[in-house]
Amino acid sequence: MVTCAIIGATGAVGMEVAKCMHSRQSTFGPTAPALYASPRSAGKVMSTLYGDLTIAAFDVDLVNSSSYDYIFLAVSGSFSLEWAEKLTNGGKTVVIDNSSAFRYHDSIPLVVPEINLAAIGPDDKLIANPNCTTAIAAMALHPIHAKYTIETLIVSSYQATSGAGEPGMQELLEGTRKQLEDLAAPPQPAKMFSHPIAFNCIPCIDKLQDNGYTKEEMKVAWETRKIFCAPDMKVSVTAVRIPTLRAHSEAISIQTKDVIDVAGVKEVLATAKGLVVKDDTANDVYPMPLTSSGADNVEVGRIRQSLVFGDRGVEIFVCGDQLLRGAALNAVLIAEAMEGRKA
Ligand code: 2RA
Repeated sequence: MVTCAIIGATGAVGMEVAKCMHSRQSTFGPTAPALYASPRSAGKVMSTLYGDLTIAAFDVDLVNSSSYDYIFLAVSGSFSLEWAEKLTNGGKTVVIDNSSAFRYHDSIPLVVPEINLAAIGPDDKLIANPNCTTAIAAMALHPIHAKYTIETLIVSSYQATSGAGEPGMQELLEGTRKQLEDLAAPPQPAKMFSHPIAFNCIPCIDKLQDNGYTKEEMKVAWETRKIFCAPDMKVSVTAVRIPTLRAHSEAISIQTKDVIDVAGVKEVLATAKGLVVKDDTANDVYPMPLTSSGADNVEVGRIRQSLVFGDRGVEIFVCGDQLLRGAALNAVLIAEAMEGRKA
């Protein structure tokens, strides 16, 4: 019997990990995960698909005394930095970390299971889950890269408020509701974002870097290069927060080494795992946050030859559920794949 724990169980990602585990009965379904959170949540009962589960306060010795097979960390980077390695419990436990704490360490695999499961060596016990914006784009980009070799990516993201967790989504809902009550009133002050998000979009996510890009933008560049083993890929991103709830969208211009055409791209995307091609623009069929929210698969569409890169470029649009493919589902799929390798 595979045993698991979720640390940070009360957050939006932690809750989705429990849901994903339950819905993917094959490996983890029969065993309810142990739930850990801050002392503030200790003793609270969380209603899950496994039934009501009581949350315990995180304590490293308590967690390690249970020798879980897998621990999902849905916590801040600073918490992960402090505890992730200790939670591998002398090699007894695999820790899958959703934060950015270890993503850029050469010795820690950064994994999208459909793409680079092979990056996980037999002795690896700490695995990094990619940033949501990276993971969603990678699902569509990797099949194209495998066939045509991507040299340059120009990405504009339209990121949902779930990227700032449950409080981010609440801020959108509350700000929208209050504004609709009185359209002339000043916007609700922002807490989770740098400006009010209702009826707005904010072209700055995470900290500004010395090069003028934000950390969210650089994460996509650093992580795509690492996951694709393509250190020379040129990547430029503009990351924008928009007033949607939980699916991130990305418009991506792709320049390839080899000659590329729309029919070939559609063919390769049609058979790729974890993707659904929605590309019938004449009939208003394309990826959208509304249709990709709550879905395991990333939607890809608006596939067209690039007016800029000519026969060495295409344009695509992707949408994916930030909490699923961008976080919880990817983490659960890593654990499933690692279990599968033992069989
Ligand atoms: C965001 N990428 O959307 C972050 C969440 N991981 O803010």
